[in-house]
Amino acid sequence: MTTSQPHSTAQSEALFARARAVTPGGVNSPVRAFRSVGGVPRFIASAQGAYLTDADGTRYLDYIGSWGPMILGHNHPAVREAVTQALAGGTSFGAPNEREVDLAELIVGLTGAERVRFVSSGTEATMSALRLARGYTGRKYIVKFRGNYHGHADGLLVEAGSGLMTNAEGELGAAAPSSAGVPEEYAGLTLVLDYNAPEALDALMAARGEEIAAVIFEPVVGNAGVLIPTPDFLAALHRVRDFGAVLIADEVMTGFRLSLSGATGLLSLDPDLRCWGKIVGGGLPVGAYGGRADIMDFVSPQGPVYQAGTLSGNPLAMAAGIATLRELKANPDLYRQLDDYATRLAAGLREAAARAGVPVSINHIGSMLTVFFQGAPDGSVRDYAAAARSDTAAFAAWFQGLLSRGIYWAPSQFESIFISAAHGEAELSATLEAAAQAFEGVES
Ligand code: HOZ
Repeated sequence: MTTSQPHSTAQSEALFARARAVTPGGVNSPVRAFRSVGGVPRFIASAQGAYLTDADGTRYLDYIGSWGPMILGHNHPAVREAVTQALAGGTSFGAPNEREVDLAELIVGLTGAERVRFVSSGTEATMSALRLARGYTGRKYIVKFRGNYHGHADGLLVEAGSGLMTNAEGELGAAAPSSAGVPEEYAGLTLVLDYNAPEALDALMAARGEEIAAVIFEPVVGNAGVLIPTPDFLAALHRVRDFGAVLIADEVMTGFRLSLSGATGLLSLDPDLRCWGKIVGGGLPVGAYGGRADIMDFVSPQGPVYQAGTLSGNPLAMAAGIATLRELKANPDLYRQLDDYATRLAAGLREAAARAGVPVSINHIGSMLTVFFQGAPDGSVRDYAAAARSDTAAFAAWFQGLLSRGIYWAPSQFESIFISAAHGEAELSATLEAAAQAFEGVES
C-alpha cells in the first residue's frame, strides 16, 4: 500500500468533467474540490470500515470519515441493519414517529441537555439556536470567534474557518474571509473575537454585554485545523452568562466524538445550548440543537421562535443515529482506543517529519488531529492567526504524497482528520510508513 503508485484517475476525471458542467465547481461542498491541494477530486464509489474505494477502483485508507460521523467505520453492520429495517417502513412521514423520541431520549440521557429539536444539518442547528437565543433574550448581537465555522447561514460567514480560510486558488486569506451575498447589515450583527483570548471576551462583555444575545463557539475547533481551548478561555466563556447572554457550544464535529458527552463532557463545560450534527445522524443528514428547557421551550409550537422542517426527524436518519449512539454507549472504551491511536499517530508523524527536516506542529485531542506545516512548538497553535502561518504549499505536497500511497487525508491544511473504530494496527503502520515517505518529498 505504501509504494507511491500512479493510480489511474480516469474515471474520477471523467466524472469531474461531467459534474463541472452541471454543478458549480463540480462539487456540492467546496473543500471536496481539492482546490487548496490540487489534483483531481476522487469520486467515491463505496466505503467500508476504514476504507474508501473510488470510481477507478483504487482503495484509500480514509481519515475524513465523512468529516466526522463515521466514528464506527463506514457501513457498520448495526447502522446498516437499523437503516434497512427503517427503510421497510417508509422513507419520510412529515409526522411524528417513535424513533425521534428514542434518539432524543438517548441524547438527553448522554449529554444532560433537557430538550432536543432535530433538524437536517449542522448549519440548520446553529442557525436555529441563534434565532432561539435572540428570541429568548430579545437582543440582536452575537459573538463568534475568528476561524470557527458554524455552517453557512448569513451572519455566521464572518471571519469563518474551513473552506473560507483558503480562496478558490488555495491561497490563504486572499479572498475575503466571508461570503459574497451576505448583506453587511447581517454581518454587522456578528461581533468577532480571537479564539483563546479571554481578556478580549471579558472586555467586549464589559462594554456591550447587555446587547449580546449569544456567544457561539467550537469547544474544540476543527475548522481552522484542530485548536484546543485554554482553561482561561473556557472560564471567560462561562462568564458571558453573567450578562444574560446565551452560551452556545457548537458540537457539530465534537459531539459524541470526543466523549459520549462530547467536548462539553470531556472539558467539563456547561453551555446553555449545544448544536449537534454528524454522528447524531450516523452518516445520514441530521442536525440537532438542545439544552436548557426554559430556553428550548421558546421554540415553536411551545414558544414564539419559529423553526420547522419536513425532513426533521426523518425515520431513516433517526434509525442510523440511534444505532450509532447505542453502539457508542455499549462500547465506552472506544474513546480510549481512538485516543491511543491518535496519540501514537501524532508521535510517529512528529518523528518522521523531524527525520525529513520538515517543521510541523501537531494538535491532537481524542480522535481529532491536525498537522500544521510550521515550526511552532506542539500545542502552541491556538488561534486563527497562528494556524494561518502554516505553509500550505508544503501541506499540499505532503497530502499528494499520502494520496499517491493510498492514504486519504483531509484535503486542506485547515481541517481536522477523524479516526474511527475501524482504524487498527495495520492502518497505523501503513499510515506512518506512507507519511514518512511523503515527508521526504516535501521541500522545506
Ligand atoms: N466544511 C466541511 C468541513 N469543515 C466539509 C464538508 C464536506 O465537504 O463534506
